[in-house]
Amino acid sequence: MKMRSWLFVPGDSEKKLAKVASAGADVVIVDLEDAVAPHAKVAARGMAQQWLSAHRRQVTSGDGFQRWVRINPLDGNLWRDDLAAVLPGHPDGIMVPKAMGPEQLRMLAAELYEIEQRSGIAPNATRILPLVSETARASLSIADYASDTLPRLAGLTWGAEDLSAAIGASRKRDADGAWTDLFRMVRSMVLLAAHARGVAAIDTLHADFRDLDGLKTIAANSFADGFCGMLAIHPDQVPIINEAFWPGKAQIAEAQAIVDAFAASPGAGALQLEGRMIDQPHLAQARRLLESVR
Ligand code: 1VU
Repeated sequence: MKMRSWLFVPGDSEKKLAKVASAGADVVIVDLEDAVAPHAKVAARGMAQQWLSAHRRQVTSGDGFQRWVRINPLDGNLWRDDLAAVLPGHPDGIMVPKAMGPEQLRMLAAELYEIEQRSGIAPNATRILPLVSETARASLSIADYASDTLPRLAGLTWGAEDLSAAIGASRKRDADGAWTDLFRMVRSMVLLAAHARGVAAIDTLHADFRDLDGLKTIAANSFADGFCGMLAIHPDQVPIINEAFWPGKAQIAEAQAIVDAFAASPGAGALQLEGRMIDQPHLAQARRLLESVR
């Protein structure tokens, strides 16, 4: 199941909801949180509900897009009504903003279980993707996800906007455009915790949605760093992300050559391929890459 591009669409925008299915995203996230003003929350719930009914779950065959909903934060008083409204539409998953750690997600999991039972949905069918970095305390708990056992966890992702507001940081990037040390550290923690837990590592969005050249570089670096997908806010970002988070022909051919080399020398630990040493980590990585494109 591809999880390269995760495109947000504001839950209260009829126009954008009507367009989003044709954007080519692997995952659409109908947002009920920050993209929706307080006075529009109730209307957005109803529109999300309608959108889910009009776009039934469709990814079991590996085609189509997943349908996710970002609910309001679990420490507020809106999220239960959000869930009650959208779960009967069988979303593939729930994105959790301002997540405070795995313990807090258990409260959501229990509520999901109740509603799944009532709505005839298979237990644990609704996955969870937390935004894990939105306060200083939450960022310090990222490592806790590595050893967590919540079965619904689909991946981990992060955001820079809320954290910078929470700590009063007036810059997120250096003069050369790279993340500052703080955000690099948070991003690396997300990457490590996701891989340690064996779930998807999803990189944060590029907010400057007109800068498509910049996005191309950022997304290519993100894939090379070990992320398997990235958040998006505009349809123009989707094809660039989809391309960046998929191995190129040369990468696939190299991985195949590594697998072939070991198959031709059974029992070998290390070999040389065109003058370069390859050993078991290279073989594991090559196998993983080939598996991901199957
Ligand atoms: O060509 P048309 O006029 O028919 O359509 C516009 C526009 O409506 C449409 N469009 C979208 N459709 C679906 N999903 C989207 N996310 C989306 N964005 C735009 O595409 C056509 C061209 O749009 P545009 O270039 O004129 O851009 P706009 O000024 O209309 O919109 C720009 C923003 C940034 C406002 C828009 O892309 C948007 O609402 N994005 C999503 C914002 C969001 O959900 N934010 C919350 C998540 S971010 C986060 O929390 C970080 C962790």
